[in-house]
Amino acid sequence: MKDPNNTSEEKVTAPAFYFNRRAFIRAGILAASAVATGEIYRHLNPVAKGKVNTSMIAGIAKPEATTPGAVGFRVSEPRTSLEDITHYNNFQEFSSDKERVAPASANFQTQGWQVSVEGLVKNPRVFALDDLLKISPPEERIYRMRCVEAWSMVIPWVGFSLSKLLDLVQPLGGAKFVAFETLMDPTRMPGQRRDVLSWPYVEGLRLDEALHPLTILASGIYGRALPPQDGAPIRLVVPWKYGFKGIKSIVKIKLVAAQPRTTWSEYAPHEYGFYANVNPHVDHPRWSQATEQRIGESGQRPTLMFNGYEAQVGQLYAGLDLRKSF
Ligand SMILES: Nc1nc2c(c(=O)[nH]1)N[C@H]1C(S)=C(S)[C@@H](COP(=O)(O)O)O[C@H]1N2
Ligand SMILES: [Mo]
Repeated sequence: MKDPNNTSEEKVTAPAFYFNRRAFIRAGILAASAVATGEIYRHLNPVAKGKVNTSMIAGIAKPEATTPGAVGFRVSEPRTSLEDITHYNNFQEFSSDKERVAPASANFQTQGWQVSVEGLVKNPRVFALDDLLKISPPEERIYRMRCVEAWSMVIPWVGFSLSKLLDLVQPLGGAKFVAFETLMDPTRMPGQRRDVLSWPYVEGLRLDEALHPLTILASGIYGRALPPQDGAPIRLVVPWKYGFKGIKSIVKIKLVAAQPRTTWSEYAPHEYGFYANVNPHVDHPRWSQATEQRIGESGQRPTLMFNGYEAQVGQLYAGLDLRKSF
């Protein structure tokens, strides 16, 4: 099989921290097949962009330089601009308008953040954020991100494999799934005052998915701490699954025996499954998943099985009917 994940450093573009919106991005989005929500039309009336000035993260390792066989950690496709990654967001706790998430979350305070790791583990523990981030050195992971709405990005995350945390707390034999929870605080997350979803946002993975080396806890993008709109201070990234699995602003990680509730599968069970593996052959009931709009490009790209990570994760689903377990 052709591996789309081979890294070639030269193709990767440099980050930029100040921007003017480029008209072609808008044109590209407007040209996208109408998976369309009314949000697309708001691109005609863009909101002013801010800059990202979160702190730089020191000592970021580039995995495949040191880890033999770490294929897939950094894809070779051009990275989406920092501007687009930080001004075209899904984060319902702040706004249902992708371009308003950044301004609506700009003052989100994360001082004193804690993450409770609990449930079926030998060593349950409440981590202060700094202690959590000390578990493993930060790594650059350049992953494709495919939203279930048929748009995609290439994002240079900073993070480390969730397995490092799980190894530390030691899952017990009965632990089969990992459940994640976002902060619940309507005073800090004003979207939680509206009933768009049932709060707090929750997500889950099978334990073997959670232990896969591609699954990361991300604390940064483009070498900087995550800005609020991307899930500060810590969020999940599972690159072979639709973006909604990547739960933001996590406060709880719980090892459990049974498949946990997940926000979107509860909201619309026929549209969003528990697995949510990127799959061009299984359409959303209201639109095709065969192609995607890469933000910043014009035209459509074919969507890749498991988002291009089939060589790395395909074996996790041997024997599973991907149409039923979608
Ligand atoms: N807590 C929380 N996490 C969330 C969401 C959300 O609304 N709330 N949206 C999800 C969806 S649908 C996507 S596509 C990604 C978007 O991540 P990004 O804005 O950093 O690109 O976050 C996911 N994580
Ligand atoms: Mo999404």
